[in-house]
Amino acid sequence: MKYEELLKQRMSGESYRKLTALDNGKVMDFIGAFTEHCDPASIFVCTDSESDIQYVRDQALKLGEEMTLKLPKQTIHWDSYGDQARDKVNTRYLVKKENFESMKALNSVEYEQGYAEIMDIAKGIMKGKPAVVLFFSEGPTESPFTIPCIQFTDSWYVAHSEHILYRSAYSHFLKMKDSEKDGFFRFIHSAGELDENNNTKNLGKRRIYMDTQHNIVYSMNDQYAGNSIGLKKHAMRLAISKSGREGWLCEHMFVMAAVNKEKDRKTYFCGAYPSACGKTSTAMIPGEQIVGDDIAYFRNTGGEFRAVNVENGMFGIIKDVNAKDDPVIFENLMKNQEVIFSNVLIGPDGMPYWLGMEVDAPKKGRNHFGAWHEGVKDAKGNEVDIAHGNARYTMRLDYLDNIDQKGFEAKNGVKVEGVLYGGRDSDTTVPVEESPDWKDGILLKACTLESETTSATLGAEGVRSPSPMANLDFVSYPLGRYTMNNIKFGEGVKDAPKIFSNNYFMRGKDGHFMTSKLAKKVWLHWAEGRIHGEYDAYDTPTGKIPRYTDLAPLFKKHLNEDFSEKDYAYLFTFRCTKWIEKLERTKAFFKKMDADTPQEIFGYWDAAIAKITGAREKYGDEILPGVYEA
Ligand code: SPV
Ligand code: MN
Repeated sequence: MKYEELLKQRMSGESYRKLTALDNGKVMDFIGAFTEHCDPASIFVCTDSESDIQYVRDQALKLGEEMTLKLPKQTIHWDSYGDQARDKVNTRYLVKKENFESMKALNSVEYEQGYAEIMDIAKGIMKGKPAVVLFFSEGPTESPFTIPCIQFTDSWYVAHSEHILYRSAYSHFLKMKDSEKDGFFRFIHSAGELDENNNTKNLGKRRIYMDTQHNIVYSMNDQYAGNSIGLKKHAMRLAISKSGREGWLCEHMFVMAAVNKEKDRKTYFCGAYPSACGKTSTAMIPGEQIVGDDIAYFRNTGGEFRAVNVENGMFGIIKDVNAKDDPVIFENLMKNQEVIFSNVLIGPDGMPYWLGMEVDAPKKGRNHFGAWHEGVKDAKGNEVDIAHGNARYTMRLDYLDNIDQKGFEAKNGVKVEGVLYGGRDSDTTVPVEESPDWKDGILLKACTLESETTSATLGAEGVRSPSPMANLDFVSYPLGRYTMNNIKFGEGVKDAPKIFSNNYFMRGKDGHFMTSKLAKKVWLHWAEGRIHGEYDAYDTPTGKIPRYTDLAPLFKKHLNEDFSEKDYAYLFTFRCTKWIEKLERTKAFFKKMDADTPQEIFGYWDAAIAKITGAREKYGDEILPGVYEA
């Protein structure tokens, strides 16, 4: 074997034995090639054993990438001040010349040029540092959904995070048949040279280059988990390409169960929402059960539409998590159990503090800026908040009491009956609407998703940004083809889930939100009832909406609120011009993103516009619920 001597030299006998026990030449080649190229001082091979996983935790502390908090099982980690979110500009696909034209809109770099650049940056980047090799699975291990992955990194924070967020899969690798031995995703990561705070120094050379053909991602000079962790958004992009080739789906979705106690039934939903549109809060609605909060795989299993949560934990936004709004998560963040806090403040009392925590916070401490005190300004003269707005917590999902443990562990996933696409606008999309069928749902609900930036002035109209399937940052092949694959997948199962749209952000004439934060529970339970054939609905030009007589009792039952008929009429009015404008924006966006989007898709939207135009002529621009006839 080409790298035998080199690997023996950099590894303990024990680590070398663990690696060779896999009897996998592809694994040896991957580890060997990057050991030679990145030049780490040593390499630890991590199996699924508790002692190996403990070693990873200990190293993160020993090397100063994490610190313990007052509750000793909790740790804190900081990323560089300029490495606090995903770097969209420097995250690119490596694309061969012949495919470059079709991938231009997706931030690509020409293959040879990009490969040379990233390999140049990676050369010797681990010099003097101890590195670690880890084995994980996307989805449950040893299941039809499993994608085995290897992470090679010099960040023990990354390694530690992945042990919380994913299922360890060394034993899965041990059991791989010869024919499966090349079928794993490869992630090579280095935090690069570190400064005195153990933060990446060369942020100007931060690059995340993805090769979806060879299932490898190179991530250099970064620490923020969204940039560094191979298993999360990098694997997601590889999986989207792979699923497109193979005929399944990888979606930016939660998986949850709506629980109907009266009827003694559990109904699984998946949901995609652009950021700040209610994804986590929907997955965590009190009284329901969570299976996953971020990424789902869908497969057709014997004609059934089945889903798994790809992950084992949550990398959640901590801003605004407090005892009142997010009691389940907040309680867990206050317990002495394994949680990594990132980019929050550690106070003089050794406790973590963040934005929107709603407690008396200290006036000084240490955070992502370094030594912090109230009023301190950064180099640009901006006042530094107590924590970053994108500060996070990393925590196992099974700490939550509302987990659906059986669904979470199911090797064959759960059968999905409803899919939710939730956007954010103040004046167009009704709170909940059902699609006539799967294809309508993809083209009218998923493709038209938008989020709206909110202005500080109440009622001012925000800017709408398109967010098809809430997945645009991760779609790794042309958008039109991805859309067609979504349609085909749902049409290929026996009974495709019903698709619903959500919008929790409709505002009244005075600019205020029209419903309380928990109204989403009512929309969900209306959808749950529809799936089981329980409510009648009114037609609209784009789908089916609830009747007042069904919603009012649901508001009473779930929230003990009186829902007025006046609010209902306002919320569920069909606004023709607004919808035509929305469809025109969608068309323009798809044209811009993928010139090869199939004509049939544009034809569908043109027909929808014609239908709405006809309705406007007949009923006027604003159509009250119950007036329109299909
Ligand atoms: C998201 O931004 O969609 C996340 C966090 O889930 S990150 O890991 O940064 O992608
Ligand atoms: Mn996400």
